[in-house]
Amino acid sequence: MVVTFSVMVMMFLAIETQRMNIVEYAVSSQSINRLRAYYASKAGLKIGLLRVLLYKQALHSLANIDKEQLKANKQYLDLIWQMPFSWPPDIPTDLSAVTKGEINKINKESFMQGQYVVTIDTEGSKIDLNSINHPIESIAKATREQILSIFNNKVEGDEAFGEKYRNTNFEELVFHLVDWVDEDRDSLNGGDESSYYSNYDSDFIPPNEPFKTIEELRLVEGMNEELYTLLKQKITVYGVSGININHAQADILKSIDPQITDEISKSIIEYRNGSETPEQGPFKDEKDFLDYLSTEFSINTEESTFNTQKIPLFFETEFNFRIKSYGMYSNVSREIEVVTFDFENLKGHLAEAFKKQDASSKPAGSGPKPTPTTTGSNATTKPKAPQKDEKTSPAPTGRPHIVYWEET
Ligand SMILES: [Ca+2]
Repeated sequence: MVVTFSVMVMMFLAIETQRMNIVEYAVSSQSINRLRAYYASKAGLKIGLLRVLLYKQALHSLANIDKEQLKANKQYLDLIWQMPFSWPPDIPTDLSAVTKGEINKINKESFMQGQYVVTIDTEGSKIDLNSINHPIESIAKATREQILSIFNNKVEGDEAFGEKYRNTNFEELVFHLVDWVDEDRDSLNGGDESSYYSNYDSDFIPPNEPFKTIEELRLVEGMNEELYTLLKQKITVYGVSGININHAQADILKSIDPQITDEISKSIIEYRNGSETPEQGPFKDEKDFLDYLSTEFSINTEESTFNTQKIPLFFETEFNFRIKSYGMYSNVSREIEVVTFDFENLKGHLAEAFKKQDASSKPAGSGPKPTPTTTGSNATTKPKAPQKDEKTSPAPTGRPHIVYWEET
């Protein structure tokens, strides 16, 4: 009896210890898996950053050689960042056995146990939220109109959404966004700005500073989850104060001018991404874009009717990127998302936009007043100066500036 009892006790102890071991093993292997997934996504991110850097270097060296060639080859250069990349690489079935073997060998030698997928997007193709209070008035106005048109297009295009929000005054919401950013404390909707935030601490007023993150939008008066979800895909706080025609989404293209319909915006995207005919491909400049609109769709592109909000249209290369890297190991996945920002490039763009505003705000009569010698010397030195700058500007090196980093 005693022997049987002791054996039973020992059996019980053995089973309990084993169970505890299994639980602990599962917990620790799960955290190892998480770590592996994290480092896989970090590896992907580093590849993404490297691609952004390579892209900038390629642009820089081509721009110094030949501007025309740069434009002609832009779509190939864009592939440096555009192509989604994953590890281990997807092997196409029609590859030769030798190439397949070679890829498998590299894969084995990489010591990489996890997998990752990296995608890179441009931020310039989105609406720059903080431009709603831009010092250049036309940009501020255009941005407000753009955000308003996102809501209005949704009301018209989506029946369920339209039903719910038909009577909502979205202009009021846009004014609340402006109040959030502008310096004064008087609301554009009337009254004191803080009176709309009475649910918060008694002395809460909107920060009166630019939005630092997209998430901040949720706090704005009148905003709800549905509207926030609608907006957040289309706006950015890391923008370029304008629209890049060669990368912008359909809704954003539509917000440039009411003459651009759903179909036209689709055709624009097909045309700029296409390569069936030699003319297709990215638009070279504003003239190229306007010519396309007027010949294909007989849109009136005169300055007085088209893009009356005077939204700056960009056709150049992209310089701000959002890199998303998903790392996977076993059943665990981790994600890192970063935004890179090119301050140097943006500075140049803003300087140009301010110059344009100055030029348009000057009365026409004040132009010819300076003596011909000074204007003459200006005219000869001005075009030279930027060229010199570009020639001497050093090639971009090092990790791109990261202004946003999120791990999930
Ligand atoms: Ca304010």
